[in-house]
Amino acid sequence: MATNLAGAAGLCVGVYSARSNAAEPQAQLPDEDGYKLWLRYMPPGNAAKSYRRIARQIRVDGTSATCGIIRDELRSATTAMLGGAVSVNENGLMDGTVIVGTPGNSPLVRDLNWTADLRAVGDEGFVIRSARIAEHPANVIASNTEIGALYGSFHFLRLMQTGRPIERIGITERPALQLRLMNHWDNPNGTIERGYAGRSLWQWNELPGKLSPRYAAYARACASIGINGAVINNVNADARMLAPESLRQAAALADVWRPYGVRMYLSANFAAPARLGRLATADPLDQSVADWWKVKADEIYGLIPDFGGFLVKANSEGQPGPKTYGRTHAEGANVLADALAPHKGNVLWRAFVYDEDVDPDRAKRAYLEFTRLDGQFRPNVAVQVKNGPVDFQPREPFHPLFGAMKHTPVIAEIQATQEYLGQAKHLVYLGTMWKEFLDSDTRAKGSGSTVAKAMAGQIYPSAITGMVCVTNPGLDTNWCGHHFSQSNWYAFGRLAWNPELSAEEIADEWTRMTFTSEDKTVAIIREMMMSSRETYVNYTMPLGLHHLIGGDHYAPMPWNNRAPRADWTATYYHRASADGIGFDRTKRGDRAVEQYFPPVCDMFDDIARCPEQYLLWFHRCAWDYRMKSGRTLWEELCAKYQQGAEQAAALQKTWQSLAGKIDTRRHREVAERLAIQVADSAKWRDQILEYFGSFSKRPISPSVR
Ligand code: GCW
Repeated sequence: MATNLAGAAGLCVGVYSARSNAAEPQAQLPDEDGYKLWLRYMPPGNAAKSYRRIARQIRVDGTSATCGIIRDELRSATTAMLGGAVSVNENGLMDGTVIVGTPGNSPLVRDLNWTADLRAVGDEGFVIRSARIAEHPANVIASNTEIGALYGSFHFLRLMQTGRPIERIGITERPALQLRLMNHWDNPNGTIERGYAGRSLWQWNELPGKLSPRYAAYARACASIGINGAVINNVNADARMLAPESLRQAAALADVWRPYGVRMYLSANFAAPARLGRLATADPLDQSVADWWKVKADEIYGLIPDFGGFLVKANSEGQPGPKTYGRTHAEGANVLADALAPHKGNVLWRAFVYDEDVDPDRAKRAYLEFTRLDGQFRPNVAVQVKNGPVDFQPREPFHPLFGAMKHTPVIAEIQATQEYLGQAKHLVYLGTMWKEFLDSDTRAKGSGSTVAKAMAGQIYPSAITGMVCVTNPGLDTNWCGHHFSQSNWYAFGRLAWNPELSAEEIADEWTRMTFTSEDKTVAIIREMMMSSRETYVNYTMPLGLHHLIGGDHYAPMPWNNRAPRADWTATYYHRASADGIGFDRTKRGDRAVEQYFPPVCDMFDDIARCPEQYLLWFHRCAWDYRMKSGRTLWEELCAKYQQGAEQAAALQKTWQSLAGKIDTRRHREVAERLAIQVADSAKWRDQILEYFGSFSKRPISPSVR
């Protein structure tokens, strides 16, 4: 009965140049506040005509809450985009029906007999294919699960939102990673650590009785990009988050999220058995402690049957942990893992540890602590590793733990909240930064052993795969503070689903959905986004410099030499003196390069081959060191800072040129922040060059204005 109009199941549709064209001209664009994120469902320009023929009716089999969500989303989205009501019909078929279902809930899908294709996409993937059903041309969105069908529906709508063809399609998608999680650093008092978009979304004073509509809106946004879980509280965890009252509140949130496929996770305070349970100790090898975690896990699963697990920051920045009791990180993680195992929960154990007694160089410590524990963790433990070895700097080389753990799952932690990247004031699209990281070749098993492959268990088999994002939404109307910061939430979801996507592709689709479908404007915004991270690096920390900041991690503070710990200062990292600048991590220095596999180690170690973007991360150089450009290091620094400030000014000018192409409100709000960014970039340039000039004793190049 079914004919596959698209041919091969794996055929993927569309590169963005192939889409069907520009929007119909619009006069005065109505103001928008950004609340709708990328789910605005604006009329898709010229493509609308063919879409009207192909999406005339919606048929979603199944009666669950998830099916209701799919039905509502498809109906309201197509109606909004196509400018006329699209009907929903659970029984009928006509030409141009969009059918959504699983073999379990839909006889139509079952009859298609796509068994092999569906087997290949797993639990969360989907097949979208044009087919003829009972002689009617239709598009079928099929999955093994209703959550997969929800993801497929959002994918289908994204094709329409971005003006791609939906005729004769054959798409097969399966997420590359199992865990695609938001990490919120939200505190019980409503503040957010490193949050720049208002207070916490979670209204603890109202939960569990009153449910803000934003909880479902949040889960919907997550589901639209394939995010399947969220840790709701700060890794600097208050033990009371595990108290019965808090768990009931978390359970209420989890109930709202369940139909969207967003699972609840909690950050656990390692000392909770003592702080909350009033035990004499939290020693992981103490039986009463193990029992306490077991009882706690049972209690949690009684309230939240699909609870995902615990995230733990242990023995880091003052947090309690197993080392407090003379135990290892593995022993600590395992006691929680044993409690969660009967319920199929996971422990995500952070590798963001940097005890001073491990090594004088902060960048080396996590690798040293964790590689020696490889193989000692329970199967339901994953080690969660930040993208770089220090701390979310504007540019870091990849963390050497990727590819280094043969027996322990390693999942990646990236940060959307722009703690060190201009917070919600600077326009910085992080898709490019994350791609640089994901595409880094660890050389763990020959060339092509990228970080993305390591994470996906393609270098060493891994029972748990994933990527998590320290994320940015808060109570601000536009969720993320800066309209462009929404793109980082979006890019995280898309990359966690498919790390092979390009940063450019993601920027393009986000822009079309968020701002406009007009090709010329899209191209301009896309270019702004694509260069924005390098611009930020240029005016803040070029050539491998890092941590030139102070307490709030926002403003330049290279002179910062006083903090409770040396590795919280700036001088510890840049080491500027009359002789030169930079941290010698080579084989002749503190040998941090040796934590990388030989070809990478040799490349970073050899000053001639070390990419200049990492130069001062790995090498200490004289001020007159000759760069590839022919300039001295000092001249190059001057040139980079000047270039960054000029690029920021150009960004502002480009945005000004888009007045009238974007609604006035959002245009103005972005423009206001760009003005701050331009002023800040000049301040960074001037203060850093003045400060380093006091060591180099060389004049600031005349090109610097
Ligand atoms: O980047 C640093 C932040 C801390 C944060 C810590 C971490 C939650 O400055 O605010 O604490 O990292 O990742 O644990």
